[in-house]
This record gives sequence, C-alpha cells and structure tokens, in this order.
Amino acid sequence: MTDSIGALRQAVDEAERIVALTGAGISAESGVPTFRGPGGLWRNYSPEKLATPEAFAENPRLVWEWYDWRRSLIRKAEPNAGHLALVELERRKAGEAGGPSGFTLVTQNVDGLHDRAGSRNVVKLHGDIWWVRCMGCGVEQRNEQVPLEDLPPRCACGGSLRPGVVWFGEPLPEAEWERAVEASSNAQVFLAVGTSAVVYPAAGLAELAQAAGARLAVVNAEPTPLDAMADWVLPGKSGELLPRLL
Ligand code: BV8
Ligand code: ZN
Repeated sequence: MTDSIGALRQAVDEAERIVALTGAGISAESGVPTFRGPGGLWRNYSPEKLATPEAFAENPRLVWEWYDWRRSLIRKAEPNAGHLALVELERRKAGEAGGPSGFTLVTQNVDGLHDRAGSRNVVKLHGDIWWVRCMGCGVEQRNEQVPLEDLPPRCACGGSLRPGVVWFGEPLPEAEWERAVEASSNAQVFLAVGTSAVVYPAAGLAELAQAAGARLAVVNAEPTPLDAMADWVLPGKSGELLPRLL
C-alpha cells in the first residue's frame, strides 16, 4: 500500500479505464452535511431512520421536511474543487468522439452537484433529490421548488409525491447498477472518494473492481473499511487531494 500521491497520479495518468465512486464527503466542502459526520443529523434524527419507506409511510410530512431542508442547503451549495477535478478527469479520459469514455463517475450522492459541476455521464446509484415520483400514478418529474409549498407535495392526479431517491431496504435502479458493475469490472484504477464505505451494495463495487484486477485508491477524511485492501490511501479533503491527481 504505497501512500504516495505521485504514484497514484501516474497510475491515473496511464490508466485508460477509471471509475470514481463518490459519497457525501465530496460535497462536504460545498457545505452539504454528510450522513454520518458532524452536522449530518437533523433535529436529532439519524438519516438511517428517515431515509426509509417505513418512515415515509408513517410520517410523510416529517420526511419531506428533512428533504426540503436538504434541498434548501443544496440549492445554496456550489460544486467544489473535488467535483471539478472529476470533470477534468472525465475530459482527459474521453474516448474518441462518441466512443466509450475511459472515466465513469458513480455516485451515492443525490445532491446533483456532479451534474452542476459539469460531469456529463453520472451514474446515480441512489437517485436524485431534485426528482419526485408519484405514489399513485408513478409519474416521475423534476421538481426544483425550494421551499416546497405543500408538504408532502401533491401530484396532479392527487397522489402524494415521494423524493426520487433510493431508501434503505429499497433496491437500486437496475440500469444504473448494471452500468456501475460493468465499469467497475473493467476498471484499471478505482477511486473511492468521500465515502465511509458502509452502505451496500455501493461499497461492494470497490471489492468487485479490485477482484477484477483494478488497483484501489481511497481518498477520504477518515479511515474506512476499504483502507486495509487499498493500494493507496490518501487521508484528507477531496477538494484538496483530487486536483493534485491531475
Ligand atoms: C438494498 C439516498 C436490497 C437517500 C441512501 C438492515 C436492514 C435493511 C437494509 C440493510 C440492513 N443491513 C444492510 C442493509 C443494506 C443497506 C445498507 O447498506 N445499510 C448500511 C447502513 C449497513 N443498503 C440498502 O438498504 C440499499 N438497498 O440493499 O436493497 C434489496 C434488493 C432487492 C430488493 C429489495 C431490497 C439501499 C442503500 C441506499 C440508501 N440510500 N441515500 C438520501 O440520500 O436521502 S444511502 C446514504 O448513505 C447516502 O446515499 C450516502 O451517500 C450513502 C453512503 O454514505 P456516504 O456517502 O459514505 O456518506 P457518509 O456520511 O457515511 O461518509 C462520508 C465520508 O466522507 C466520511 O467517511 C467522512 O470522513 C468523509 N469526508 C467528510 N468530509 C470530507 C470527507 N472525505 C473527503 N473530503 C472531505 N472534505
Ligand atoms: Zn400521480
């Protein structure tokens, strides 16, 4: 496990197929609270308790108050140097026009900051906080209203709308999961950035990539369960470390 950022920069430069898996930590420097770090709590509720179908069924208004609060924070947030470094990496690894890109960004985040930074093909494993889905007619639509007028917001059909995100106990979207597995199985370098790597199946992508031959780098502010198996561990802030990989 070599810690040198220079060795990782060289591996990133030489690699033709790279995957980055990002978590809430990459948005921390943009002012968006992480799930399990300081400030992650809201009115002393833990995300694990609120981000579930059961919590929504029991108290849709409370769950929507949490999402409305997060949407208002995210609306004020700007992408940071970490997001922008991944946009540059995508640009550098873009194949010939129209060919498959050599860089795949897989995110657990629902904040949309990778899109706003300019990343073009973002694989969203856990959905998107700016989308809503009707529990009645199933229609999915983008909703960027901040603050929301009604909690819970209502569909034209009268059904109540839920956030377009994946809750605990819910399956990940099939197509996105397939894309993430495909890219991770072919990666030469897998970067796990700003994630505590405790949520599955997302965290399992790192193991899958390494088992298929990728070298694994962890860029995180605190130790993670992936560190022991990683080829590189870069402790620190992604907003500072990722630009140094370019
Ligand atoms: C599934 C969307 C199966 C919502 C999220 C028991 C009961 C039920 C389920 C389970 C169970 N045990 C295990 C499970 C499976 C469960 C799971 O893994 N639970 C964990 C908690 C043990 N997984 C699921 O339920 C998944 N679904 O398994 O379905 C199935 C299959 C078929 C049919 C039916 C069912 C669904 C998981 C998705 C849940 N949704 N989010 C929303 O956002 O509101 S997960 C949530 O956690 C976020 O998406 C978040 O991204 C994700 C992971 O957290 P992180 O991103 O890593 O964030 P965290 O705060 O933890 O860490 C941030 C890190 O950054 C820290 O380490 C910090 O040090 C670091 N950091 C901070 N600042 C910086 C930094 N690093 C760098 N720079 C900085 N500046
Ligand atoms: Zn509807």
